[in-house]
Amino acid sequence: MMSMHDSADRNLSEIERQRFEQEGFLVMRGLAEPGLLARMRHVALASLDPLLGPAEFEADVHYPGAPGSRLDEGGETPRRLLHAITRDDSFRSWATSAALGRRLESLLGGPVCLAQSHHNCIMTKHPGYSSATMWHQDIRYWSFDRPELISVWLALGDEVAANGALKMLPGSHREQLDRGRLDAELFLRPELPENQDLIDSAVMVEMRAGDVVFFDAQTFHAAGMNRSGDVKLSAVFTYHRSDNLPIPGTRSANYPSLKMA
Ligand SMILES: O=C(O)CCC(=O)C(=O)O
Repeated sequence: MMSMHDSADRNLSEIERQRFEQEGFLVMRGLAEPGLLARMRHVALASLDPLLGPAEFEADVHYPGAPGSRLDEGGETPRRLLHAITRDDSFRSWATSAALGRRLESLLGGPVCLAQSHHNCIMTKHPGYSSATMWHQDIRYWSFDRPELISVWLALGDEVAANGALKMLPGSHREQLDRGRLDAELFLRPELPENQDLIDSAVMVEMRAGDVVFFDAQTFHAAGMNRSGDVKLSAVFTYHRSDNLPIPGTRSANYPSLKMA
């Protein structure tokens, strides 16, 4: 039987690589050792009360279900704790680990770096005041030579429909959509008949603590509100090949990318 440690070190199989290429995402189970996972979860929880910034608030994003402003009830609910890798070495060592680097290298086809300027956060989805995130591609506000980036979403606790697990549209990273199928902020317009088949193809990514979903920055994804009684915590990082550079002067170039171990 495969132990948690074997799983955390395991390379990608060719079948997994092909599945990622076809579907635009790939779930791998048990990619964080229990001790490291417990440490990340502890640090995340200890950063919520009192809230340790920098953070993004639900009220900042105006997504469906979010409080209207920071002054409204629930307005101080954080959505993301920013700068995860500088919060504790557990995040940095996991996110820049050689084992993760090898998997990303086989998906991106060359040496990779962690982009500090994007994600690099702990998503905190709270009961009561969390928002739903509509269908979008992460690449929409990012600026690199090529759109070939991968985000890595590590579940720090269980992620299921009831607490707002991620949903993916398989194969959507290859779609060339007319601009009219997206709204002003580049979310898919759910009311358009031409978007129905795509949206109906959604799959939910349910995960246990320590599971990871790798997803292409062009894959459309979404998530619901947290209707459970507990906060959902996930650490999220983004990677690019070391020869795929952020465009100087853009937000993507705010901080230098980090080499893997
Ligand atoms: O609401 C969520 O958990 C999804 C967040 C997400 O996809 C994003 O911020 O890019």
